[in-house]
Amino acid sequence: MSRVLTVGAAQMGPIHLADTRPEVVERLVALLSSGAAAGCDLVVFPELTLTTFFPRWWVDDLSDADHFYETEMPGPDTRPLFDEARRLGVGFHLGYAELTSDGHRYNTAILVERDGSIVGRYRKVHLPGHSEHEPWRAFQHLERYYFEAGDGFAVHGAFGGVVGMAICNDRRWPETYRVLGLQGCELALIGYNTPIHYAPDPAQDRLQGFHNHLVLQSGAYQNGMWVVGVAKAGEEEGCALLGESAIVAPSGEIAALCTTDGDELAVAEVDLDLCAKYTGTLFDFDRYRRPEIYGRITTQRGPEVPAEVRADLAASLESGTEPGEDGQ
Ligand code: CDT
Repeated sequence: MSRVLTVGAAQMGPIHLADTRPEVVERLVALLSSGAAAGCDLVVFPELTLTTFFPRWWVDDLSDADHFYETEMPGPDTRPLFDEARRLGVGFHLGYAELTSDGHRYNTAILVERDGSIVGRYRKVHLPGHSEHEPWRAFQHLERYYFEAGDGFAVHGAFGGVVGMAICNDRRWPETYRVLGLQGCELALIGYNTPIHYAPDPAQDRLQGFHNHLVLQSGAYQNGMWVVGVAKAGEEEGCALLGESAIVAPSGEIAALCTTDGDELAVAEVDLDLCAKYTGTLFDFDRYRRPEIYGRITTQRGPEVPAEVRADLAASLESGTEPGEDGQ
């Protein structure tokens, strides 16, 4: 079986409150068809693809937001996408808000094979933003109110390779890629909704594009995997969302890039065998990693400056000398 896939990063333009599910699914089907015409095996859609990015608004009662969530997948509105995938023989990755039958809410993504079957489901692990209403912000980022966190990163044998998923903020954390990489992941699929404006530190606004590619490219290179980062982009209900969806090679190079803020497909030939060029040499984990040195990564959450360093520092600040100097 060929290990060269054709993959489409199916960036979406904004989805507004007034847009219905059938209208959105029609746009997805159009992108899927473009993918089929371009020879794609797999088309990757963004995070929370089916709705506007609703965590930007507060509701007093969570159940007032139920209409943003899917209670079944496929459901009546999304079935046309599955049917078209099977008809065209093109698989897809789709992010959406999930409400389970026992009342749990997740920011979820699924991987669907070319026969329309769901081969994997992932629930977002790193939930950014806040859980209380913070009216001082220009808009809210209430993912910690609307969703529970998922419990892990898994990989799936699909499309002739080892495929993993992550969602948006996950891409900023090196642990995401490494936990996938340690399971042999060759292709990581990551949808995102990234507001350009970052209320806690607006100085970062101008860097959103740089930081996006920085993390996608370093994650790919340091773990010898392909990474597909796909945005919901553009001016959505008055909130500017970053575009710049990209398919990144295990070399860290960008193989395909979206250049608009709308519905757009960027396509690349993804040779899964390229991964071994990196995971078999410079990033031969089994040969070079030192897990016995990395204990803090799993035993600690925040930084802990060692007590002796803190004491040293306090003493030096008091005496006006540099830490480590003997005071003479
Ligand atoms: N959707 C998502 O995870 N967005 C975040 C915004 C962080 S600011 C609260 C991101 O990391 O892009």
